[in-house]
Amino acid sequence: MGRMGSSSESNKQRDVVRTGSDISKTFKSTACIGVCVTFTSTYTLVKGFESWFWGRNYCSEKYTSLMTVDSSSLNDKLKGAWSHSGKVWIGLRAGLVSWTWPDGEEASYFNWGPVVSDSPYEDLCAVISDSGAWTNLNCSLLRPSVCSNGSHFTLESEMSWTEARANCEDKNLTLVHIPDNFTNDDVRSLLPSRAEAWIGLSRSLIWFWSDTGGRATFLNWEPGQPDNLSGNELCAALLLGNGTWSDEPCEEPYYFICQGRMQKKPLSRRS
Ligand SMILES: [Ca+2]
Repeated sequence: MGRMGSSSESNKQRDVVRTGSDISKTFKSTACIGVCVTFTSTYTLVKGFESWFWGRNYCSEKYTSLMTVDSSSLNDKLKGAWSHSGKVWIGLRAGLVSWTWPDGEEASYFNWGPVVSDSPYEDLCAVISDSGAWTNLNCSLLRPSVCSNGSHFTLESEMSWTEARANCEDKNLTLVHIPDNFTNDDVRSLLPSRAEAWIGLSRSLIWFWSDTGGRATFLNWEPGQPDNLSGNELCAALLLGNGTWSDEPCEEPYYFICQGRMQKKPLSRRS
């Protein structure tokens, strides 16, 4: 099994998607050494001017959380992402001894600009400006917020479908769930030329996803599939090239794709 590496990295930014009054941007980064890992993260600007607390609750309900910015590469991608919005809330808040993210994680990466308050009497939260620099403001001030959600995919070497599912689960991941064309394109882009890969779809009386156990509603079969050709084609393989799917014998070894999701974590109690 190959390891994730970072010898090559490509990033591209998807078109802006508008959801109601919120504005989303998706950033995709892929790292490959033999095996590729793709991280797809969507950040949503909530344009309304509200307190950090409001933003935390709104992002937690509607997305995953107020955004965590834990690396310079991620911070760099945000430069210019929200032009005309000024400074926007990210998830960072001052605790008694350290700065923490909404999941309670202590921050280790910072990108403070030159103007930072060190008032011990204020409840301070962080905003990011269009230049990527951070500053801190009273958490009750009214600013737009940036929410995040996302998932990542890993391409793994050949195994049977059952082994593939177990292998993903051993890593706290799931065999990939493809709910729409958007995700299908992301997953297909991971495959080496002419390769095919197992996805998390299998069949009992219906086709269902192994992560949720739910019936598949988006299906992307190749014409003529599924055909259960030899009576034992109970699983689905993702085909390269056109991105369509075919049922295949479960014991055949194929590449497979695991998926991890950013978890919604309980909010910390301090507010
Ligand atoms: Ca078939």
